[in-house]
Amino acid sequence: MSDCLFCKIIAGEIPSIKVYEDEHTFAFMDIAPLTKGHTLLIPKTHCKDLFEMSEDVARNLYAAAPKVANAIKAAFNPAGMNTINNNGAEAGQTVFHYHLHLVPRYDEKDGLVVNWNGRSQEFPPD
Ligand code: D5M
Repeated sequence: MSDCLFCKIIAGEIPSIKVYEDEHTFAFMDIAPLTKGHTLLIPKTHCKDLFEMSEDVARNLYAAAPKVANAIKAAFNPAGMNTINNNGAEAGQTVFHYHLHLVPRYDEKDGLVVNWNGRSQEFPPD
């Protein structure tokens, strides 16, 4: 899609820090990371959200997800990981090309509570 930010990232028209690429999928570092290593996994075929995603696109995307998750784990050594996907502006989606957030988690004091909409919230100070 010509005016889609993430399609432009896939095409190399907008720079990104690429983490993974195969025939069907692309992964890159989130520009506003919730934690160290926060990565976005996207299908190369444009679809706005989960409601528009075909079974083939879903199959290919989720086939890549464990590879990308394990690459992040090897690089950053997190204790865990949240996967988050927002569908629709009301659900917190701001870029309308499907993306799966892979958010590494370090410990209970990594400063982040991931809410249902995927946005962060600082723990209150001690
Ligand atoms: O998440 C959209 C995510 O996309 C948000 O975490 C920022 C990220 N983003 C936006 N622009 C860029 C670029 N240019 N590079 C990398 N990451 C980017 P949502 O779930 O739609 O709120």
